[in-house]
Amino acid sequence: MSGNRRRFFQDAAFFGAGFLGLAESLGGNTPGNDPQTARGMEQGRHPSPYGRHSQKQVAPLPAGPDPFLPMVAPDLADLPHEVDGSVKVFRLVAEPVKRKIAPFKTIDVWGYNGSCPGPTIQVQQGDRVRIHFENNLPESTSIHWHGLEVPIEQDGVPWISQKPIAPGEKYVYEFTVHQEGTFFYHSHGAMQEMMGMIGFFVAHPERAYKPRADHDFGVILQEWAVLPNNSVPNTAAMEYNWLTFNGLSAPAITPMIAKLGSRVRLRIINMGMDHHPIHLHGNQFVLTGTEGGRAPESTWYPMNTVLVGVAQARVVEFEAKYPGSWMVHCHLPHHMMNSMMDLLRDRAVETANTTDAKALRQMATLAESVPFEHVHHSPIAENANSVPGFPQDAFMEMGMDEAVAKPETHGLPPNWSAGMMGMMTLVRVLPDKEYERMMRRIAGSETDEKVEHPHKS
Ligand SMILES: [Cu+2]
Repeated sequence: MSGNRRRFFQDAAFFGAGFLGLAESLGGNTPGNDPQTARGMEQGRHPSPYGRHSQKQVAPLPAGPDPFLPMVAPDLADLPHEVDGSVKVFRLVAEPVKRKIAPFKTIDVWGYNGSCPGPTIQVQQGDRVRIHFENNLPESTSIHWHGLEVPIEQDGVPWISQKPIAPGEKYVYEFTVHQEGTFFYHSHGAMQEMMGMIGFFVAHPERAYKPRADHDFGVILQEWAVLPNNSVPNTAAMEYNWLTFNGLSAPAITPMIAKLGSRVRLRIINMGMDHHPIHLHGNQFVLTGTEGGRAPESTWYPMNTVLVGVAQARVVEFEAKYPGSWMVHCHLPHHMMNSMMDLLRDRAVETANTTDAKALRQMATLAESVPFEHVHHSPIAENANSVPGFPQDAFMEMGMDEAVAKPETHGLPPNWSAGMMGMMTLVRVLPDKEYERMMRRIAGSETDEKVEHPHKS
């Protein structure tokens, strides 16, 4: 640095300090100038070039962080933590996982703590976090904290910021989360990513977002290339036959339950090879955040389909004004399907087999080895076979309501599961009483019998 430039910076520092002194003598002891507070000390070290003006902007130190509403990622658990002094301590183990993505399909993937995707980490802006990591994979790995501003030695990139963590080895990550928003943790190996090594890392804001949400849901988008009769995804594939939300394909995905009149937040993150346009039926939402954190309200505009690109997070919010079971799904046609080839397994595929009897017989044969309960189809025209293009969806209807039944699916119309495949789930908006009853059902304190015959119990 030249002498002149150094002198310029020294002068600037001097003038900055002068402005601070002036502000103090004019404005008295503003909270920001109190040398006893962290904020005051911080400002003493870095005098603002805007002098007095910025001093007026300084708010009193907040008493403490606002309580936050935890995010719920259906079909995924939260990662519990212990507290060591002022540090939140998590334990993550990378390991092979078997994930039943559909009632008739279990795949061999990699994940964390027995889960793929990994369990959800939830912290609050300002938290110091320590992650004790253990590698139980047969090859080296590391964890990258996607979107988080951490020191370089915590960035989790093999050879660049750390040595790869060898099989059987442990490693400790530790950093302070100064951001708020929807982040993720994942392996920094491309093929390990495609084996499923990702999880949510949610940093709730120190001061609650406005308006507050009543429900906060999270969905991880993933795609898998698994050949029929196979269980291991082809991580070098460019095309995918299984598409999942939080590691499950519809209709196995657990619906989200919201109370009528509530404000619903939905966070979506994408770790795959494709971008997914996620569409919500019957409602408009606004995009309130990205992988970079909360977006200013002035940028919000109504929409109902949000494109979630690879490595992106998108956060949308809507007022649940209308009762009903509203679909949330990727709108890429191929992503609204499950792999029919998996159903066929090693059976021969008959083509253009379009008479009712023959088609139903073929579907029944397929259904014998999978838990389909309803094998029928919606009506077809008498002259269907003479129409170019027939059939398309005519013989796709195979329901498995019972195989995927859980409290959250209670009350859906019969054969509801026949219309749900791939990246597809429901936001069920329930009026007060139905909502309370559903919450009791989920908690296990209300059974079918009690609901249907309350006077007999
Ligand atoms: Cu998609």
